[in-house]
Amino acid sequence: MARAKISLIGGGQIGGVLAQLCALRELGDVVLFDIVENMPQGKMLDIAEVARVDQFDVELKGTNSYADIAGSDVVIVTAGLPRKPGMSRDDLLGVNAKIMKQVSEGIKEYAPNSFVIIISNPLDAMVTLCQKITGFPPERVMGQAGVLDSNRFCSFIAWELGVSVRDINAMVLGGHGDTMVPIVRYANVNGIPVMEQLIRKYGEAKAKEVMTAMVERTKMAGGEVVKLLGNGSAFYSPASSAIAMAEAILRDQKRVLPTCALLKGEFGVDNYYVGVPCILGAGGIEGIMEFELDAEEQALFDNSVAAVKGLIDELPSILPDLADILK
Ligand code: TXD
Repeated sequence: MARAKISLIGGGQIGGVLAQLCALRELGDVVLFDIVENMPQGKMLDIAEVARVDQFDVELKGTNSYADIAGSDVVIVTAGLPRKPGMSRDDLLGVNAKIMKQVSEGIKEYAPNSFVIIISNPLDAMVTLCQKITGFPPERVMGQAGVLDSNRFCSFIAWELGVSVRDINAMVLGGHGDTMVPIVRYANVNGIPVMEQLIRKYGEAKAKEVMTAMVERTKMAGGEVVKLLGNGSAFYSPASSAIAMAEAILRDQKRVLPTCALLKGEFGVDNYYVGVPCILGAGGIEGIMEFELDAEEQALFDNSVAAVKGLIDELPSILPDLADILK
């Protein structure tokens, strides 16, 4: 059977880690595209030259030509600028929207049958733009944010309780911005409610404080890393998170992963991309796992969707030539 083909658009910090993870997991042959000359070729040569040590048999190619992404099964996009300390993700809209336009046109022309996973920020707006420009069915165009945001929330809970993060389940919904919504009510340790554990440990009042601090840290976790790095944003964690999504699709795993997906009435949202639990398999987004939010959660979710809408409304003025399809 032919190997799968994965193309990575953007060969920067995240792109390089994505390429290495694809190779280590033998997900398929990998093409790394960037507009910077020679750099993607250099990165792929570097990774390929350790194949014997790491024991993988896949082809790795760096390129500056979109023609090389032809026949891709999955395309993962990281092209665009990352944040600098003090910037919000939304500050990247103007410059990254223009990059996303070029990238989407390249994907539409050369990889028309691919599944597309966007990582570039501001995430929800970039996914929307890519779907509109490619015209691909929404189940084939999605964004990675929730896997990482949820993993961050799980990590903070695990560190607080002193248990393995593997036994924590907790999710973050909504847009990938400061308004994202960590869902406290369903956070659990192998089915045991996290809140109950915190109350046993600290009593009611302090437990609430501890949980609020974890929720706030989750919402600001990207910025925490940006500040520490001083130059650029998180790259190991978004790469691993997107690989989990690509693997779910390529290996038809039917995993339930928080994914930026186009909602058609689910969670009370019509025609906007935001993060919700999705079933990912060979058909891409094979289903959205809707569940009842309580009034407070719904209000926070609606607030997050409103923030995404605000960004989408700005797109026509950034890309006036696309005003028709962006309506
Ligand atoms: O969870 C998430 N979704 C994210 C997203 C978590 C962290 C960072 N996230 C965002 O990913 C971040 O805000 C950026 O928008 C992207 C990429 O982050 P990365 O850290 O990889 O940025 P780099 O190292 O600057 O790499 C971007 C590359 C760089 O090599 C540029 O030359 C290239 O993008 N680039 C382009 N590639 C193709 N086509 C065009 N037009 C282009 N312009 C720049």
